[in-house]
Amino acid sequence: MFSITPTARLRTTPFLEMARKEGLTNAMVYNRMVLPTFYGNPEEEYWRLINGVSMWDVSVERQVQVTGKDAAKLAQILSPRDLSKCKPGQGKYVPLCNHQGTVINDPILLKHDEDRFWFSIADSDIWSWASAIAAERGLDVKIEEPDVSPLAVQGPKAVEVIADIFGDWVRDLKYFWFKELELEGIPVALQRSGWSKQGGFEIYLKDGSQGEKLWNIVKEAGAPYDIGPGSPATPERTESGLVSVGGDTDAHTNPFEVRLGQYVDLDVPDDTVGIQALRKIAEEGPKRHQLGLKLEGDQPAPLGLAWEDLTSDGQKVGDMTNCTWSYRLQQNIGYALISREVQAGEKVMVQRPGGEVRAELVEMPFI
Ligand code: THG
Repeated sequence: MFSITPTARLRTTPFLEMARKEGLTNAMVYNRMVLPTFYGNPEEEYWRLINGVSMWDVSVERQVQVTGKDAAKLAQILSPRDLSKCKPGQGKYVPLCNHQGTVINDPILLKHDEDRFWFSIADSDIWSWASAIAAERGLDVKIEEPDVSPLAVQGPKAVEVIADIFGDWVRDLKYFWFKELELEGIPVALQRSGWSKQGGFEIYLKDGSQGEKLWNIVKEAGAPYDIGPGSPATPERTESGLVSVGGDTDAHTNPFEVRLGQYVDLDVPDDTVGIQALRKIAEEGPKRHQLGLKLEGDQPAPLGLAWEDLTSDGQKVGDMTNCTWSYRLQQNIGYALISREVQAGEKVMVQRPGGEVRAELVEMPFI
């Protein structure tokens, strides 16, 4: 048993008491908040996501809300993805880059209206970043972090649970589109989204005092489908090829190197942060690329705290940025951020703390 002392530096979540009652055993810190992770049986929690339905307290995905006359302008200045066709009620995955073209975050952008956007952020401070850029550019916007906490419902049966709660219309909701609603008096936004490739939704709770009530509604609606608690699952996201910005990227990683180039539009306006650098990188060609790694050996051996060197003929050619046991492939798999001279099909050595291990480079996703 552990307990967390809430302070302004390490915020708890509206669902944390409920997570604790479910038997929470592990948690992480993300965006200066508690991210509940495991509930005593990571493998069972993984299979529930693959075969059934799982509910995750992902309040750590904070919203940076931009409102005001210049909100749409600021959103495009921050995003090297063309937003000109984005409609109210639509979300888009938008990697954010700094002036050097380095990826600094990869939010889902939710467009409520021309003058109101949410950046649903990964783990870095985008409130300060957006505020500074807005001020330097003299824009008429207000930037806040509203009381919003997402609860993810993920897995092949998630749609049944969400349809039972909200109605059959949710079956037609397109990926990343969302609707603001009231659910038994609880203000929420419902979006088809979530950090897995098993399908699902996120319910953004807009009143932190009603976390217990929302948790119980989802838990009860999910009971016939054997719902249980879980969290963003490293084995699943790795098998599925999802990128973890800040995990698989470092201070020098651009979007083209980690398969995020498809979310960059080089013809966005010239005042978009980082676009000059991105155009230059695209023209010269990125130096590294991201490939999958299949490691030899049949014992789970996840990555520790640091990236591990990849070598070929004794020379460093890249880094292994992630490594996890794949329950479906029954082997250790990971991501390589590696010189473009090295291709899928080739073999490299991973310099692991316990000695070097052979690995094959493969295209992603693994599954
Ligand atoms: N939910 C919400 N906010 C988030 C995350 C989330 N903020 C940041 C964090 N996750 C990381 N960002 C994401 C979110 C979604 C996806 C990837 C990273 C994703 N990608 C699909 C893919 O790569 O196949 C589809 C992308 C596309 O083609 O548009 O789903 O989980 N609220």
